Amino acid sequence: MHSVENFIAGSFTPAQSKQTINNFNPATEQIIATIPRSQKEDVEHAVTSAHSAQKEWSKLTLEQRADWLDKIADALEEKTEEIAHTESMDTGKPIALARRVDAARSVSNFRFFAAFGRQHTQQTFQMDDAINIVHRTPVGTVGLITPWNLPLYLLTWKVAPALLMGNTIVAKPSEITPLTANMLAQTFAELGLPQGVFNLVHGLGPEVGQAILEHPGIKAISFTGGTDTGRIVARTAAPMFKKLSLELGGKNATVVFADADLDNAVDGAVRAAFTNSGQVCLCGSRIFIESEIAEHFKQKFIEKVRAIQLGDPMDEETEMGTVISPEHLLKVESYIDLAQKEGGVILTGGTREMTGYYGPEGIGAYLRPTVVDKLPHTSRCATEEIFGPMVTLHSFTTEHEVLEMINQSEYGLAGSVWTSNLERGQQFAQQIESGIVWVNTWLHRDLRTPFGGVKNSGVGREGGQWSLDFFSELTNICVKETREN
Ligand code: TXE
Repeated sequence: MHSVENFIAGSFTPAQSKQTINNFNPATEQIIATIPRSQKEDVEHAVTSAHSAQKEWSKLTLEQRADWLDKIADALEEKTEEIAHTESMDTGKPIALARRVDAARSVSNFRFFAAFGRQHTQQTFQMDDAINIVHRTPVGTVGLITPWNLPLYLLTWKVAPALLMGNTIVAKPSEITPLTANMLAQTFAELGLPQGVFNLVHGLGPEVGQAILEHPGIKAISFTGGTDTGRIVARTAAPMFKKLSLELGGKNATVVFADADLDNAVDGAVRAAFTNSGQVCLCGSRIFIESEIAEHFKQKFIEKVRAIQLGDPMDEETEMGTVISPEHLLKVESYIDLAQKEGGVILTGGTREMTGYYGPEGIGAYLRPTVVDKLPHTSRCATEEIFGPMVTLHSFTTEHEVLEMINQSEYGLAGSVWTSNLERGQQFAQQIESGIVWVNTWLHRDLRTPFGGVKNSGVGREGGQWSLDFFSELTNICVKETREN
C-alpha cells in the first residue's frame, strides 16, 4: 500500500497534523494508499517554499525552462507503463485508455509547451515616434486544483505552462485520485527540479483546497472541477483579485443530421458518450438525431453500446471499467431511477455489471452503459450533469429547433456535429453556445487551440497562447524615440 506524502521544498513530508485519509481502488474497493489530510499550516509551508524558489526560477530564460519541460516529458515517457497502471488502479479506467490517453497526453503536455515556449516571440507595437514592448513576467506562486477524472492529464496541462512562464506552484489533486500526482512529484525529485518550484499538498477540498484559495501569497488559481465547486473558488478568490481560470462542468450535445455518414456518426457518438465511463467534461451526454434517421440511428447506436466490453480495468481488452467510486455509482443510479420516473424508456443498460472480478459479485463500481429515450430535452436527466455512463436521446426536425434545444442548457463547454455538408456543419457549430465544437469527429485535440467553456462551464481558456497569457503578467513599455534616430 502506498503511503503518499506531501511534496514541499523538494522533500516528501506528512501533514503537520499527521492525519491521513484512505484512498481506494474503485474496482476492488480495497484501500490502496493513505494520503495526508493537509490543512492551512501545510499550505503555509508550501507557499513559503514556493516563494523562496521564485527568484531563481524566474531568472532562468524561457529556453532554459523549456529544456526542463523536455526533461520532464522524457522522464514521464519512461514511466508510461507505471503511470498507466497506477492511473487505472486509482480511477477504475481501463489500463489501455490510461496508457493511450492519460499517460500519453501527460507527456505531450510538457513536450508541447516546451516547443510552444521556444517559438514564443516578444510582442511589440510600433508607433510613428515610439515603440511599445510587451514585457512578460511570471504571476508568481500559483495554485492548481484538479479533479479525479483525468488526474495526471489535467494536472500536467496546468503545470507545464505554469513552469514555462517562470511561476512556482502549489498543487492539490483530487483526494480521490492522488497517486499519479505523487508520481509527478517523485519525477521532479529524481530530476532535481529546484526545491520549492513545485509543491504538492494532498487533502480534502473544503480544507486544504480552501486554504489554497484563501492564501494571500498565491496570486492565481487554475481550477478544473465541478460547477458548484467553481462557484466556491470564484467567491473566495475573486475578492482577493487573484487571476482565475475555471474549467467546470458540461452537458454537451451530439447532433446527428440526416446527411451524416451514419456509421461514422454512430461510432463518434458512442465514443463521445462512454469514453472513461462518461466521466470526461467533454462527453456528449445529450444526443440529438434528425427525425428521418432517428430509428435507424438508434438501432445501430444501441447495437454498438451493447458491444462495449465492460471488464476488469487491468485487462487489456476492457473498453469500459468502473465509475470513480461506489458513491458516484449511486449518484448515476439515482438519475437512472429519475429517468424512469420522468417517463424515459431505457433502451439498454440501467443496471450494475455484477462482475465478480474481484471477490463476490457486486464488488466494484461497475455500471452498464445506459441509453434513455423519450425524455423531453427539458427533463432533469437531459439538463443536469450526470458525469457517468448515461445518455439521453432526442429527435428534431429543423436546425432552428435543435439549436433552441441545445442552447437552453445552462452549460456551454463542447459539442459535436455530424453532417456530410461541412459548410453547414461549420455554420451550425458557430451558433452553438459553447467553447469547443467538433464537426465529424470528437476529442480531436490541437493543444494550440483555446480550451474552455461559457455559462456554467467556466471562465477563461487554456491551451497554447491562452495558457501562456494566464500564467504571466504583462507590462507594456513605451519608448519614445529621440529626435536624431
Ligand atoms: O470535482 P470537484 P470532481 C468536472 C465534472 C464534474 C467534476 C468531477 O464536470 O462535475 O469536475 O470532478 C477540490 N476549495 N470536470 O468531483 O468536486 C477537490 O478536492 C478548493 C470538468 O473532482 O469540483 C478537487 O481537487 N478546492 C472539467 C477539485 O476541487 C476544492 C474536466 C475538483 O473537485 C473545494 C473534469 C473547495 N471548497 C471534471 N471543494 C473540465 N471542464 O475540463 C473541492 N475542491
